[in-house]
Amino acid sequence: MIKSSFFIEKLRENGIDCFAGVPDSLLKNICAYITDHCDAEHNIIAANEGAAVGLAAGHYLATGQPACVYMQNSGEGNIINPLASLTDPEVYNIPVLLLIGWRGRPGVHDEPQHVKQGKVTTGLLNVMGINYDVLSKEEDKAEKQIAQAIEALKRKEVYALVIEKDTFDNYTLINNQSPITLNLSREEAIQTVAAALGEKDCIVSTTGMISRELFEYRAAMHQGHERDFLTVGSMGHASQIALGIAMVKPDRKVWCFDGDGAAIMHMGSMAIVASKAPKNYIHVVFNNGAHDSVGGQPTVGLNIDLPAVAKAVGYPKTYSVSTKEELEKALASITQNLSPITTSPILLEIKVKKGNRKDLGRPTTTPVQNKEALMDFLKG
Ligand SMILES: Cc1ncc(C[n+]2csc(CCOP(=O)(O)OP(=O)(O)O)c2C)c(N)n1
Repeated sequence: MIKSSFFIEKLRENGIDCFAGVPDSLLKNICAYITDHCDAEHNIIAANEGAAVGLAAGHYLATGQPACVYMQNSGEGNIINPLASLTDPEVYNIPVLLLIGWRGRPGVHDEPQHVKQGKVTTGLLNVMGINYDVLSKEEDKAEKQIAQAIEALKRKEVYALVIEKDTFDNYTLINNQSPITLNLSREEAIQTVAAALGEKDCIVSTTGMISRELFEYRAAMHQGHERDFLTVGSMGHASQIALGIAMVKPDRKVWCFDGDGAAIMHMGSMAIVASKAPKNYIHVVFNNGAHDSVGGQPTVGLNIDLPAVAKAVGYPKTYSVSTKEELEKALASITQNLSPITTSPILLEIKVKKGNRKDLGRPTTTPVQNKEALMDFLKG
């Protein structure tokens, strides 16, 4: 395995000292190292991967030095547009070093949402005309590959280093403190909200542990999973899936269980929820100020006023709670408000602490089974 310090120092020696990206479980060690060893001007945890390419372009325009954009291969979709219309040689010709975690690599077992993306990871780079290498796990070989990447950047190319599982040595995040002390766990908050739902209500839950904790709650309660759409991939889009359902099923209450990282990733979608003014929509954001599911790297979630954002884009009612008592009170008020429905969409921010149960499982049903069960449920 390669030491994160070795990799980052090699980049720094070659003038690459600015990083931007969205963290990834497979890049957990290197992302944690960057978080601990780069100041806020030199590591920008971006809203989404496309935004990180924008930041890298801005850095290059101002310094003449390429930046490094790190991401999970799920983020390739988000970077295609800036790669095609910003950094491409036929447009502005801006060099960027991409560090791409290769989930779902063919031949390596992974979760269903990573299988297709894993198959097309290098093909997408080929189609975009981006040269790449799969980084070796041996430092002497990796050093040569980094040198090759640097040469490509000097030719003003975008160049990718694709990272397999277990490439970087173990590194644990030191700067792991939340800006505020919180006691409620995300799992308990999820259970509390799920328990307050009506029989016909449905939930669209976001990518990562939120969906896994919801799945386990249903199993523990001996309930089926048909009321929940688990958005295992497509990070940041749960609120729009929920909106799509809410708009054609006005007699159902639709709850979006979002994360702060996911809500921020495509924050503009909140304005669309508000503009459609569904009378049956509750947007719950479990805000731990972190990308907890992939290693706990910080988001700006706890530094911004999320209810004020929601209010500003047109949510008529918002709540912000951080204890179980406050949550139960808010839920009582919301469920009362919703029967009959008066003020909606509603934003419920629940500030929760980071961390998860170590034995947390994964959904045991397939995404297609999940979809079919939900569609049947929505017909009823
Ligand atoms: C487009 C995209 N980028 C990155 C990821 C990797 N990823 C999965 S979950 C997650 C963190 C989600 O954070 P948040 O929404 O705040 O929820 P939390 O894990 O903190 O509960 C990330 C970055 C992804 N699945 N898709």
